[in-house]
Amino acid sequence: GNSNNRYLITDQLVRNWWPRRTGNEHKGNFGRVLVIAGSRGMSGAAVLAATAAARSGAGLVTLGVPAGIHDIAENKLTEVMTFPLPQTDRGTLSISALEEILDRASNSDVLALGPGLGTGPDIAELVKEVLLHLEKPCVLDADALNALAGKTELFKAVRPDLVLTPHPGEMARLTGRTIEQIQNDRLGVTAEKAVQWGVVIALKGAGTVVAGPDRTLYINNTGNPGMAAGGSGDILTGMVAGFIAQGLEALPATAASVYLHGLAGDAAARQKGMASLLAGDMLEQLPVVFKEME
Ligand code: NPW
Ligand code: AMP
Ligand code: MG
Repeated sequence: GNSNNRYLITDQLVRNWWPRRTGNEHKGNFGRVLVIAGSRGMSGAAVLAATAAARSGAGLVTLGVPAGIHDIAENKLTEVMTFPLPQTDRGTLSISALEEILDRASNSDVLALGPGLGTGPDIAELVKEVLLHLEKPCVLDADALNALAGKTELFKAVRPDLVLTPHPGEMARLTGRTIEQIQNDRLGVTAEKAVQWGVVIALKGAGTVVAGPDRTLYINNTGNPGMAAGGSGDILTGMVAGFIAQGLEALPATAASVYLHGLAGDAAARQKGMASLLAGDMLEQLPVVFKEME
C-alpha cells in the first residue's frame, strides 16, 4: 500500500536501539542464540552465521550441524558451542533431527535457521515442522527460505516473530515472481509481503529494504558491491539473531543488523578492496564497527 512509514537507517537510529551495557550484566543478560545450519560442503555458512551472532554481542551461541560436519565446525569454533544432529546420506539434516532442534530452541532466546542447509525432502519437512512448533523468534535465511517456496501461507500459522532475510533470488522463489519483478519493485514487494505474511523481511542487495508487518519500512545505504561474495548473507543472519537475543524487537534488530553489516563491509573494503573482500573480512570488522556504537 502507499501508507507505509519510510525511514533511512541512520547512525542515530541504531544508537537509540543499541543494547546498553551498564556494568552489572552477566552472559545470561545477553541471551542465547541457537543456530541450525550447514551441510556437507557448506560448513562455512554455519560457522560464519554462528560467529557473527557471537560477534554481535549474544551471551551464548550454540550451533547444531549435521553429524558429518560436526568435527569440522567444532574445530573452526572456539567460543561457540556445537552439537551434532542426525543426517541423511547426502550430508544434510535428517527429519529425525526435529525433536532435538525444538528442545534446544526451547532453551534458547532465538533461532537462526537456514544458511548452508542444502535441499531435499528432509530439509523441506524439517523447516516446516520446526516453524509450526517453534515458540521462540526465528531468523530464516537461505535454504530455510527455499524450503518454504510455495508454502508461504504457513507464516500466518507461526506465533513467534519471524525475520526473513532473502536475497532477490530467494525472494523470487518465495513469491513465485521473477528476480526482475522483485528488483523492479523492491520496496513495494517487501512491504506487501511483510504485511501479508505478518513477518519482518530484509530484502538484500544494494539498498537493502527492511519491512515490518506494521507497515514500517527502512531503507539502508551502507554497504558496497564488494559484499557480493559467498558467505556475506550468512553473517547477516547471525547478526540479526544476536540482536534479538539481546532483547531488541525483530524489526529494529533487523534494521540495525543490516546497517552495521554494511558498515563492516565498507570498513573491510577500505582495507582490502572490493574484489578481494571475503566474508570473513567483514566478520573481522564487526568489532571495529560495534566499538563506535558503544
Ligand atoms: P543470478 O545469478 O543473477 O541469475 P542461490 P546462494 C540470485 C550457502 N552458502 N541480485 C541469483 O541470480 C547459502 O547459505 C554457503 C539479483 C541466483 O539466481 C545457501 O544455503 C557458503 N539476483 C546456499 O549456499 C558460502 C541475485 O539468486 C540466485 C542476487 C546457496 O546460496 C556461500 C543465487 O542464489 C553461500 O552463502 C542479487 N543481489 N543475489 C559456505 N562457505 O558454506 C542472488 N541472486 O541459488 O540461493 O545460491 O545464495 O549461493
Ligand atoms: P547473500 O547473497 O545471502 O550472501 O547476501 C549478500 C549480502 O551482501 C547481503 O547482505 C547484500 O545486501 C549484500 N550485498 C550484495 N551485493 C551488494 C551491493 N552491490 N551493495 C551492497 N550490498 C550488497
Ligand atoms: Mg545467502
